[in-house]
Amino acid sequence: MRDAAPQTIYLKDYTPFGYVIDSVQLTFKLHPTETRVLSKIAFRPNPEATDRTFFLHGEELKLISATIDGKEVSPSVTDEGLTVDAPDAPFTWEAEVEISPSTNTALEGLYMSNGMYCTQCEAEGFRKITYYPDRPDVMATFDVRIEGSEKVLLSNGNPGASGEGFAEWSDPWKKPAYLFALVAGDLINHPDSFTTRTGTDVELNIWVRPGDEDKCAFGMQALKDSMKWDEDVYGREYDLDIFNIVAVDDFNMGAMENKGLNIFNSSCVLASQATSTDADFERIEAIIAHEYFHNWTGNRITCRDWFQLCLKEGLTVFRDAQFTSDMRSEPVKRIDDVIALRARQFPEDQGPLSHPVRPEEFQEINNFYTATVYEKGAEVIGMLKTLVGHDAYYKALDLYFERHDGDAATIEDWIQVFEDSTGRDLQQFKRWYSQSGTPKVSVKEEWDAENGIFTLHFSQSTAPTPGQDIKDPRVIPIALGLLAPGGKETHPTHVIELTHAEQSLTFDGLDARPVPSLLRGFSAPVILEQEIDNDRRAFLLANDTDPFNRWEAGGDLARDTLINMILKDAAPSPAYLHGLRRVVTDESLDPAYRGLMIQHPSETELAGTLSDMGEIPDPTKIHIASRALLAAKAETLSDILPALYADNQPTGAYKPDAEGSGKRDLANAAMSLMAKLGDLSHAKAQFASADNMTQQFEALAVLVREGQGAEAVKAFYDQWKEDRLVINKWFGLQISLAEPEDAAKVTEALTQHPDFDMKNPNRFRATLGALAGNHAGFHHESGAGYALLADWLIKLDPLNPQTTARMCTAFQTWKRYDAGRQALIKAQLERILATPNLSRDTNEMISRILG
Ligand code: 0A1
Ligand code: ZN
Repeated sequence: MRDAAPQTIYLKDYTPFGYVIDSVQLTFKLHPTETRVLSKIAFRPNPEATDRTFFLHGEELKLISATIDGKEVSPSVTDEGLTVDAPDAPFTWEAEVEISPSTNTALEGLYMSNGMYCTQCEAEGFRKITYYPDRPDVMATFDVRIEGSEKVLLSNGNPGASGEGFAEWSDPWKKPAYLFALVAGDLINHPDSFTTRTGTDVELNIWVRPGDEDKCAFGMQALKDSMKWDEDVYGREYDLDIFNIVAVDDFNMGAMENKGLNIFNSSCVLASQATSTDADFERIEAIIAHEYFHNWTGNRITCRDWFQLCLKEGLTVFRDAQFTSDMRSEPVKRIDDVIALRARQFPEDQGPLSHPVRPEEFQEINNFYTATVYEKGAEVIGMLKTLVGHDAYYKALDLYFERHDGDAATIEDWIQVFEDSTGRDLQQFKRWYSQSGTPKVSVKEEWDAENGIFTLHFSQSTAPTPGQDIKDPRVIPIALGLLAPGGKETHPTHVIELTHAEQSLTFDGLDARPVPSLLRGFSAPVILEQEIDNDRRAFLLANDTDPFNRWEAGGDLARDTLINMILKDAAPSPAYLHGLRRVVTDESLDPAYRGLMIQHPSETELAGTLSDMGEIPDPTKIHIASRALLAAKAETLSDILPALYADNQPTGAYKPDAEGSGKRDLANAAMSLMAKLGDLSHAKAQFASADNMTQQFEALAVLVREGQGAEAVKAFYDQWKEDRLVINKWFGLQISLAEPEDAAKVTEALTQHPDFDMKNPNRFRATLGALAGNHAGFHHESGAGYALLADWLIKLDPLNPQTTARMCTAFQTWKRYDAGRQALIKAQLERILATPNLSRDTNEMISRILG
C-alpha cells in the first residue's frame, strides 16, 4: 500500500542523477507469485552531476541479494527505494528481487492478464520490477533474458538466442526504463513485413490470444501505412529488425510505445467488421499510428523529466492527427478533434484541475496524462506550424531530430530549435506552455461606410486558474477571411498574430460591409466571442469557404436554439432548421461532413456553454430540450429521411474508410430521426440484418433510445456474450441511454451482472464511466449517480489507483451546478477523501477537485 502523505515534486528542483548507466542486463525467471528478476548494471559517475547519492527507486520488491563489484552490500531500504554507499568510480551493481505479477491488480510494473505476463512501465512502473534509477533522463541499452514455459517470450529490441524455455533480446538503442517491456504468453501472431525506404526488411507481428487472429489485419495495415507516412512526411525510418505489437485485455490506458514492443489495450488494436464500429476502426488506426510515431518523438528523443511530457505527447498527437487527416478527410478530422477538445480539455482548463501544458508541480505523474498535456499540447504545435509556415516547420523538425537524437530533452530545447532554424523570437509564444486556462478572444467590428474601411478590434484575456492569478497576453494566430454580403469571398484566409491584450486590424477599399469569418480551422484553442446573430450564422453556414467555420456556424445556430429552448422555453429556431435542411440535402458535401452537421451539441457541452454564460445548467431541462430539438429535426426533414436513408446505404463489401463510414453515419442519422417520428421499421430491420457492428449497434441504440430495446438488448447479449469487447459496448449502451431517473439503477444492476469485472479497466469504464457520461442521469437531483460512482471508486482504489484517479474527473465540473447538486457532490468527494489508505493518485485528484 502506498503512502498517502502528499509530497509535491517541482520542475524547478530538477537535478541530474549522480551516475550514468552504460549497460543493463536483466534476467527474468517467470512465476505467477514468485518471479525472480536479476539485474546487472554498469554505472559510472555522471560528470554533469555533483550529488553522488546512490538512490535506486524500488516499490513492492522483495530484495534477495545486492552486490557492488561482486561484494555483498546492505542497502537501507524504504517503501520508495534503496540507498547504499557507492564508489566515485565505475562499478557494477547486481541485485536479485522477487515480485508477484499475478497479484498485481494496479496493472503497473509486471502483471498478468488472462494468464499472460505483460508490463506497463510508463511513467514510474519499472521501479516495481527491479531497483533502478527510474527517471527518463537515465538512458541505457538493455539485454534481457526471459526464462519461462510460455510459447512466446518477448522484450524490446532485436531477438537473440532462444530455445526451450528461454529467449534473449537485445535493444541497441539507449532508452529510459519507462520504455522497457516484456510479454510472455501462449500467443498467436499475425505476421507481415515492411521494407523501409533504404531497403531494410522489418518483421512485423501483432500478437493476440488464440481466437483473436481474425481481428489483426486492419491494425497491421494501419501499422504499415504509419511506417510509410512517417518516412514520406517526416523522413523518419524505423530502426530495428522487428516491430511487435501485443494485445492485452487488462490495461489502464489505450496503448504504450515501448521500444520495438508496443503493448495495446485490446480495444485499441483488435478490429473486425462484425465486432467493431466505424469509430473503432478510425480510433484503432490513429492509436497504432500514435504509438508508432513515438518511435521518433518519444523514444529516439525522450523527455528529460516528466514535466516535459507534452514534448513527446503533444507532438505525437499532432503527428497522428496529420496522419488521420491525410488518410481520411481533413475537415472532418479537424471538426472531430475540436469537438473532443471542447468536451474534454476546455472543462479541465476552466475548472479546478486546470494546469499548464507543461505542469510545474505534481504529486502523482500518472494524474497528468491529461487532455491538456495531450490535446492542448498538440494544439500548441499546430499553432507553431501555422506561425512559422509549412516549410519552416519541417525544416525545424529536421533540426530537432538531428540535434536531439538520443537525448532526453526539454521544452526549452524544442523552442530553441524553432528559434535557431527560423530566426524568430518565440519567448512570448512559450507562454502557451506555462500559462494554464483557455484564453477568451473578443472581437468588435467597426464599419466606416463613407470610406469603405472595416476594422476588427481584438482583445484577449484569460481568467485566473488555480495557482495563477495573473495572465500575460499570448501569441494567438487568428486565421480569417472576409466575405462580401452577396456571399462571395473577397479576402481569402490569412493569418494574423495577436500579441497584445488589445489589437486592431483594418481593411480598406471595401464597397460594402463585409462579413468576417474568424478563427478559421480553429487556428487557436481559444473561446471566440464575437458580435454575431443568427442571420449572420445562417449566412456563414451557407457561404463560408472554410469547412470548419461552416460547421461551426451550424453548431452555433444549434447551440443558440438550444439555449433559448432551455432558458426561455422557446421553440426550435426556423433559421437553424432551414439551414440544416440545406446542408443535409447538399449533395456536393461529403456524407461524413453532412453526418457531422446533423448532430447538435451534446448535453454536457451545453452545460458548459450555459455555465460560461453565467447561467446554472439544469441537466433535466437540457435533456428535455435536446430531445425536443431531435424531434423538431425529424419533423423538418421528414419528407427526405427515407431517401437519405436509402441513398446512403454503402454498396459493395463493407469498408471502414472515410467514404463508407460517412455514408453509414448519415444513413444512421436518418434512421434515428425516422424512429423519432414513430417509424422503427428501419431500425428493427437493420438490427436483424446488419453484417457489421456500426449498423447493428446504431440500430440497437435507436431501439433503446425509443424505449423499444428490451428484446434487442437480450438478443445482442446472446449473440456476443463470448466477445468481451462487444460486451463492453453492451454494458455502456444501456447505461448511456438510460432515462435520467433510471441511470443509477440500471448501472447498479449491471454491476451485479456475472460479466461485470471491476478489475478489468475496460469493463469498469464501460459501466461506471458510462454513468458519468450520461449527463442527465449522472446529475439526477436524487444524487444516486454521484453516490454510486463514489461507492465504486472507493472499492476500486485499493486495487487500481490509476484508473480510479482518472475517473474522479467525472466530478471536476461540480461547481457549475446548483447549490443542491454541489452539496451532494461535495459530500461524496469528502467521503472518498476520508477513506483510509486512499492512494496517492486518488488523494491528489480529489483534493484538487475540492480546491
Ligand atoms: N505513452 C502512452 C500512454 C500511456 C501512459 C501511461 C500509461 O500507464 C500509466 C500507459 C500508457 C501513449 O501516449 O500512448
Ligand atoms: Zn503518446
